[in-house]
Amino acid sequence: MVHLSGEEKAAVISLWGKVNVDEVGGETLGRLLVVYPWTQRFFESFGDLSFAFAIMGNPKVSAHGKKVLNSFSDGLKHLDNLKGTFSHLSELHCDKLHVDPENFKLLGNVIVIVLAHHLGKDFTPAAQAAFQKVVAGVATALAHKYH
Ligand code: HEG
Repeated sequence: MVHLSGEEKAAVISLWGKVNVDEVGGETLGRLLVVYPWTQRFFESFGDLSFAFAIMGNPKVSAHGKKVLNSFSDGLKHLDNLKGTFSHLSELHCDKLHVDPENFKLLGNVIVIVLAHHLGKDFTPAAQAAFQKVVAGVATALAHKYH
């Protein structure tokens, strides 16, 4: 559960509507893999991740990033129930994918950075603070079913 004011919710929804989720998805996952290279261990089947240019141009990275950020996007429709919304995915990442939940926080940080690049001056400090809460809430929700 994230506590956002009505104004913060409106800012999050309106700014999210200005970005191309498919495009931002590939960019976000790519940047995660470049900036935090140890996250590459989950994507060994994705082919060439040997240097930044290869990662950013890797079609499997783009496709998976698109999937991840579209799922994140669905979460934005359920800001009052993130734990319920992501409970199945939390189980999957824990039991089947064995993804350390610390990575959800790293990805959240990268989402904020990519939004700053895409939105420029529209990404006001208040909007950024609202998004920080959202990405933290999503990371907590995705970690909720870990045991
Ligand atoms: Mg995860 C699969 C969502 C962060 C590693 N992730 C998936 C899938 C979704 C998803 C929807 C497909 C599930 C399915 O096939 O049924 N992931 C998702 C969200 C977030 C996230 C919403 C955070 C906002 N994932 C994340 C992070 C890592 C990761 C940080 C690792 C650093 N995800 C991961 C892997 C798979 C998925 C390894 C399986 C990829 C595959 O298909 O081989």
